[in-house]
Amino acid sequence: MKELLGLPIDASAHGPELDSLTVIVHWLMLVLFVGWGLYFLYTLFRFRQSRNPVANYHGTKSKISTYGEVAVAIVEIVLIVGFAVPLWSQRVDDFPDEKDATVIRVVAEQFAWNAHYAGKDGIFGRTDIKLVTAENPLGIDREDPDAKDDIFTINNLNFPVNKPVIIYLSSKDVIHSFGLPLFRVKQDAIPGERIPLWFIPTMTSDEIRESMTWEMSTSDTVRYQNLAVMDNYIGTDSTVLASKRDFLTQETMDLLKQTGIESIKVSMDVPTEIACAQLCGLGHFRMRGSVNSMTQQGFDEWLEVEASYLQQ
Ligand SMILES: [Cu+2]
Repeated sequence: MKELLGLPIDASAHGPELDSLTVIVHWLMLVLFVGWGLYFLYTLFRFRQSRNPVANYHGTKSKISTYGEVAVAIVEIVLIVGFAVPLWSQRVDDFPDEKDATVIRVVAEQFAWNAHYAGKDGIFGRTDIKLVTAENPLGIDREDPDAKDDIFTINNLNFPVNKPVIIYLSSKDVIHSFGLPLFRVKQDAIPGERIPLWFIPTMTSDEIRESMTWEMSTSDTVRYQNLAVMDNYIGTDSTVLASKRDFLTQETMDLLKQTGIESIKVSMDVPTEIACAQLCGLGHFRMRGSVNSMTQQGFDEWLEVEASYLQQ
């Protein structure tokens, strides 16, 4: 069933439980669809006009459909109380300690995702709506000592794997929805509200990219700009035709084909995205950002680089 649903790769710790709940719900729906469908056909046949020429005003005495409904209700209660509520409670009640987590403020706007990191001191500096400009989309008050080392990114979210990520989500304008499909996260961003959410990423973007890799025929047309070559391809005269992580272009494809290479390994260059899951305006389609899930070391290095920009 899971294969049938076409669920994307799971890169979060709570994902497998969520996926199995999705699978169970779909099994229930399949049984209901087939069961009630057959029952409907049966009643059409059983109560056909030739067998029942005169209307019966007392109805059927059989209790079968009642039993069926009670059974369905019991299964649904078990699903809600036994599976859905415990899962939900983990998400909203069992928040990890901020000390052990990567804490990020995410502020949605038409049509971008702004991410705010506390920097070295671990304290978010003051922000003020009056300070919001195109260069300072979060309105960070650099006069505030706590804000001096704060880092922000636009349409780019970075976090390390294997420890909790806590996100405080809000919106500047309309309702958006913060969706990280591979991390099984989706939460509405609502103006005037600061909504916390958390998850534990378990795969780095590199690992996800590797696991998504597929074979592509060099006779195919390159229709997407965000494909990456996933192997090194060397020509007969040992010139490099394409290196791993190069963007795949039509020129590269043609070159590879001419050299006699029939198929190549490709993957998504940015396999993980933030997607706005709420129709939030005309530019909704472009409200997406890249997600870099990294090793702790990679994340620390990234923070160093970002911090060095602040010095300038
Ligand atoms: Cu949006």
